[in-house]
Amino acid sequence: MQRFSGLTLLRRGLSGQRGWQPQWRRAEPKPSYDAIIVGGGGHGLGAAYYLAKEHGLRRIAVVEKGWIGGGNTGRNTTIIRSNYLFDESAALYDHSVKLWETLSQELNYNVMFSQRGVMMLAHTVHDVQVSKRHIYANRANGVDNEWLSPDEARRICPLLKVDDIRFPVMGAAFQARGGTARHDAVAWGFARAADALGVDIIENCEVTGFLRDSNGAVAGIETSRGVIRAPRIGVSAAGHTSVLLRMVDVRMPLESYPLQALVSEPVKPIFPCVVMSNTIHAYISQSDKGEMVIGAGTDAYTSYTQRGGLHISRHALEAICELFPMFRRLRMMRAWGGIVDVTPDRSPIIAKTPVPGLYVNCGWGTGGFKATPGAANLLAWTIAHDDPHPINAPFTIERFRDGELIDEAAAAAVAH
Ligand code: FAD
Ligand code: PYC
Repeated sequence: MQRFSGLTLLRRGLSGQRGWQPQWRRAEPKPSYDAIIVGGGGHGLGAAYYLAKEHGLRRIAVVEKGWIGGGNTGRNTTIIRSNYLFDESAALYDHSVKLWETLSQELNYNVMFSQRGVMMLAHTVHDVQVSKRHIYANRANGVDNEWLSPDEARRICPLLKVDDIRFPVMGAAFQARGGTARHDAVAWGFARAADALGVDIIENCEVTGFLRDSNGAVAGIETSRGVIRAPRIGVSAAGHTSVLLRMVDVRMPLESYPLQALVSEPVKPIFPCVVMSNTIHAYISQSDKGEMVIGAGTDAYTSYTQRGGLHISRHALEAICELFPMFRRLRMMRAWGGIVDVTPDRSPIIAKTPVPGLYVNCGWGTGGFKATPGAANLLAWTIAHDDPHPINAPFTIERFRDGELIDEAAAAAVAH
């Protein structure tokens, strides 16, 4: 790692970026690669990185229709946790949390992973029962999660109002290893590390079709920058996955919805953890810049617009102001939306597709940021072995045909 004195840093900062090195090359598409990843979000960039790093592939391209991290990776509220209900999910999400714990060192890039704890509030008897069921299941799987009384919740998060409100807080589940990370740093860190291993990152390149060979196997992609050939292609395109898979006549069990978030003006450090409430449809944390980061539930209607209904974000703000009355005085600065790809059981798909050589990582819905390194790592494995890793083996497309669902609607913790 290069180290600079304060004076050098100042001089470089005032130099109009002269002499600065780009973090990754602006690659031009080559006629062919050994593998192509469609989608330059954290998942796609990470998959390319792990393909190069752990599976020895060298001729790899990531093809992104916009700019790196401009999709949900750069639009999410960055909550990371692994407190899902079923054994399959505990293995999947905790694989990711473990990778987060060393990701900054792995990439030599500070992704600002902060294990400040995630608190999920219970407001009804049903919430309490569901939370405790999750806690017991998590502990049986070696995933940390504990029950907090309202007083204990307030001790961790003193601004939280627990009574004398429309939905009093009856307690909370708390995962201390959960937390947040810096979203764009994750994309940039993976991009820089993949580029250093020779991966071509091709931005402003939209995939418009797929090439097939005479046996029906995938043979390449058609893009806004020409045809690129490869025998192995991974699609990691979040809300646009079903659009892409329709190009090879595969109908995905996905619906795409807008999901919105907002940030306030920055304030001093006042909020020590993440607080989520599924029942009243809001969640909140404080960014390292000081902004309060607030998220809502999904819109009620499917859409590909990267914005959502005003009443949805307004509802989230009302909920936040009930739980934290002092935030009524905060000014909101920005609001935005992303398109999330939701499966019927709220669990993802990381799998082979019916088209030989074509693999898919999708269905993360409202909760895939936490899975970024894990999903990337498992997609790379699946592409390299033409077979899933034992951790992602249950997360097939066929489970929706065969009825082997992994129903994580309650653990998804975002209203949808
Ligand atoms: P993306 O970052 O969306 O990357 C997919 C890329 O594919 C995009 O860059 C897109 O441009 C590209 N693409 C699409 N079509 C094409 C094409 N035809 N050709 C080429 N490229 C294409 N998850 C959590 O775990 N915690 C949270 O707190 C959280 N909060 C969220 C809040 C909001 C408001 C939103 C919208 C999402 C949230 N999520 C959260 C979900 C999370 O953001 C996503 O699941 C995750 O970031 C998906 O990462 P990705 O790399 O798969 O997708
Ligand atoms: O999956 O934890 C989550 C989440 C929080 C906000 C949006 N998704």
